[in-house]
Amino acid sequence: MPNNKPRLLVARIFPQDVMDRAARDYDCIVNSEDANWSGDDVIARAGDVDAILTSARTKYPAEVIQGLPANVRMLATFSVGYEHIDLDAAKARGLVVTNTPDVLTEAVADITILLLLAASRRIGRAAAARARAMGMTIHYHNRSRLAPDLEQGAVYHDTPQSLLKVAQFLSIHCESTPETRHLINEDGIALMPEGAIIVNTARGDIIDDDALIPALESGRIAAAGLDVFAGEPDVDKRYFTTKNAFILPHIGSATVETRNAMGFRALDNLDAFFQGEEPVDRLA
Ligand code: 8YV
Repeated sequence: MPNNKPRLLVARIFPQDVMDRAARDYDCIVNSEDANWSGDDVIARAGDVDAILTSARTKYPAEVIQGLPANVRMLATFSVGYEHIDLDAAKARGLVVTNTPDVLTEAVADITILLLLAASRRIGRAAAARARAMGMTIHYHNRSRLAPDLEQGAVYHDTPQSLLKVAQFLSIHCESTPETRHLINEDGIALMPEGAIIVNTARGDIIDDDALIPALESGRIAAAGLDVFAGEPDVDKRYFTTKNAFILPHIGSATVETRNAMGFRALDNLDAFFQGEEPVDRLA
């Protein structure tokens, strides 16, 4: 790194190893109270920084991106998801944006299976549910079909509707976009087999809570395992009393190793940018 360290606004407290590396290589202004900063809070503190390391908790719609002082050249988010950042606005302003893909995939997959098993315990015998979970036939929908070596025998459905019709267990793994918002709504649930189970470790707003909660209450959907919620950190309080909803506080990536890897990946992207290279996870 050059002697004159770039100035970095660290908008949350990240794991200690990540904070230490950031402090070694950057001149950091840290949200030392780990407060939930709004976009305006970030703008108010960004007058003197070259880049921002943020979590997904702070939202960056167009007005926040446009409100960032001209000295801010890069925004690195400590998350794979980037629905909290208006990428078009970032591109228009020339703000480089990166995320942290890949490094949390295994941890989130573990939580997905945990939710699948936990939610399944409420149907039939737990042992039978576990056995079925482990011997599942995999069906999937994706915008494009995967190559055979990635598909590994899974059955491809070219529409979400076609997949929903056969999904005894549905696990959601897509991004939150205008197209996927409320993908699992009343019509979608109506297509699913009676007594299906839904697991969501992706983003809460892909499910329409006003459709899922009544379906859980009636037993039309036997159980749900949810790590993510629309409007986080606020959670639809009905989930707290819905007996067949097994809920977690968005801990999909919450292992020390994974969170370190996410932070290091965000710092790798920042380092690349300030060394005049292309950050590998560049989104805008
Ligand atoms: C993160 C996530 O823990 O990376 C993501 O997109 O949803 C989570 O795993 C969270 O966003 C922390 O910023």
